[in-house]
Amino acid sequence: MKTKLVFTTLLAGALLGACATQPVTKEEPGLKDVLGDKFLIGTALNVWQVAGQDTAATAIVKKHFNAIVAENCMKCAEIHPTEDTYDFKDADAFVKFGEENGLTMTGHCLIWHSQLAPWFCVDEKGKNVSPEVLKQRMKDHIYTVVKRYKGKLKGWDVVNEAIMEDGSYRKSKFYQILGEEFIPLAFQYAHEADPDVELYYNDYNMHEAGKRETVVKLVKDLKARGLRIDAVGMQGHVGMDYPDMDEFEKSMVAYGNEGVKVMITEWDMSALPTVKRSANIADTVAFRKALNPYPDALPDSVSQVWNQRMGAFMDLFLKHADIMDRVTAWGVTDGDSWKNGFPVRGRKDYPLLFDREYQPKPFVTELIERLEKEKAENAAE
Ligand code: 9MR
Repeated sequence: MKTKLVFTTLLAGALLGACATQPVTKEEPGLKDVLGDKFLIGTALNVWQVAGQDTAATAIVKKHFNAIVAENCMKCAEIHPTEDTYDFKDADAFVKFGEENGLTMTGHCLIWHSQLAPWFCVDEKGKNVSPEVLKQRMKDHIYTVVKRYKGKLKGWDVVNEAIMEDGSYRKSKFYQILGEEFIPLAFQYAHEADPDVELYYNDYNMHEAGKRETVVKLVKDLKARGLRIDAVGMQGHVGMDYPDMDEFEKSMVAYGNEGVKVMITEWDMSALPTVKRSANIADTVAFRKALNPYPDALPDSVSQVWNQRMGAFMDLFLKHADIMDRVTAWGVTDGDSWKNGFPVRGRKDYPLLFDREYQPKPFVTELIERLEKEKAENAAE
């Protein structure tokens, strides 16, 4: 009996030893493994994730993504809070995280009317500064920030959200002071600061015909002036009932036709009904429930529609892989998303590729399986 036990133990040991050099289970591929030869697949990161305080999110980033963008810490109000102060702490940590993990990084964003440091466009009395002063401030800001990360980032969102859905220019302070000229100026300064870095125009609702037309015109104009523009970023904050997929595709093709790459830069899809303020607000309880219909979990029926539509968007990106350079989700898991606070504070949304338990959504798992299979079939041919 004793001899038999010793023999069994030895045999098991020998088998284990053999297994140690030949892993028996193959690790499941991540998104970047199946999409890497088509386009970059990225995510926005918040400061807690960069600081390593959310290790489960970090694990997802390492396994699934090959590109990152800073959700907030490179914006003007964060990085340049007063005229004489820059605060690079969080942005430096973001870049260090990207370098340590071999991730392609995008800077977001240089010139944007929102999250703009309050001093930027006004004097001490709160009056708009002159065009010359604003040009100098833009130049100082862009030069300082872009030069600091020279050689580390692949590209910058140079101007964010400057065009309205009807194709007119947003009447931001930049526009009020400098007119349309503020856009070419921003691209010029960014290129002067780092001639090797890619430069992007980034905006939401890019499927709208009016906006499409003006953005196409903008790209033509920048090119005609000999300025650099590498890609147009379509943010891709979509919903269950918008945008029309054909209009979205029309815009992708229209931008691609201008000889620039197309990127989906802030992808997410709210699973909640679009808010209509005209609802019967006399019934407050019912109204609140309508605004936040799934406080516990997303019902299966809704989840199915959501997954089907996200899958359809991904298929559209794959169809145009020749012009797509990157697809980036605006956050890692549902719990991180800005959508939980917008347009209604405190409601629970389900817009991202991973759920609150850090699990991939069904369309993500299906996509990985499908593309893995296609790869294997192609390799066998
Ligand atoms: O996700 C960002 C959120 O944490 C910030 O509070 C918000 C402030 O405006 O900005 C969010 O990110 C925006 C991005 O920078 C530009 N496009 C729209 C995004 C969602 O508002």
